[in-house]
Amino acid sequence: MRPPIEERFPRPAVMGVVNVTPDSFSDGGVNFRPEDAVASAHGMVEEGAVIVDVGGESTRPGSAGVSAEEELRRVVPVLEELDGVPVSIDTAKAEVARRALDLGAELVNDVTALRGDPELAEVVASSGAYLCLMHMRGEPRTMQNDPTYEDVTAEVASFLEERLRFAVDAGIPEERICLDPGFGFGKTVEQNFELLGRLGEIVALGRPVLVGLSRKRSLGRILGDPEATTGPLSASLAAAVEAYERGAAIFRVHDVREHVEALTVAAAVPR
Ligand code: 9MG
Repeated sequence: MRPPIEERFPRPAVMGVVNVTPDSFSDGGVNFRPEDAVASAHGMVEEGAVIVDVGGESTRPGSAGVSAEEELRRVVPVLEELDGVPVSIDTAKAEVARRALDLGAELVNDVTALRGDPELAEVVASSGAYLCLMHMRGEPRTMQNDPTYEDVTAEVASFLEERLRFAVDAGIPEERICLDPGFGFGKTVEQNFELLGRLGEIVALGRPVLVGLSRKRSLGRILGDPEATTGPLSASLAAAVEAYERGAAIFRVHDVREHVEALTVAAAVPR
């Protein structure tokens, strides 16, 4: 039996990103060889990550999906070598999640919030794994095509509330679930910053909140490059601390040591 997710990952908890893909958001290719991915994962744990998020399918804007076979071909050799490293599997596919959980993963990070594969909820429910439900408007291939909202924060909150109810009804205990507003997933720069400013409204849903702001393109764009496809470390740290201030619990990041240091300082400030 696993403890509640907030006990397993007390805030601030840092999750290291290990993309086993040729073309992800900002580290495209560096961990595509299994031995590089394994070395990165170990390095991240040494630097203070409490878990590493291993993914074999890019979710950057414009990317097309890959088959379950290809995803498995990418992640299984990595997972097989990560004995002793706490692992989250970044997938929306039941088949991939099942294999990863068999190989020791403890969390399923599903950017589709259980909308991508009708069998995933049962795989998570029966395994006892933790689950991250993320908001995304559309799908990665098309999600940045003029996303519009009346009120982005209210709509993301109501979506996450509905997906949380769905997951609980499917047999996944609420205490094992965290929520993620999905920065950069079908949101403009302005919408991402509005959402960050009002992150407290997502935290108020009562579940630990995971955020992925690290190197996101909105950070590069707010700094003045309208074509930026990534954001710098300095901006990633500022955004992470802002999210922490508003109650975020888990931080999905590429640069583990720097985030651990920044968040340790933020957490030491009495409030
Ligand atoms: C896979 N992936 C890429 N960005 C992400 C984010 O912001 N959150 C989560 N949960 N997963 C992400």
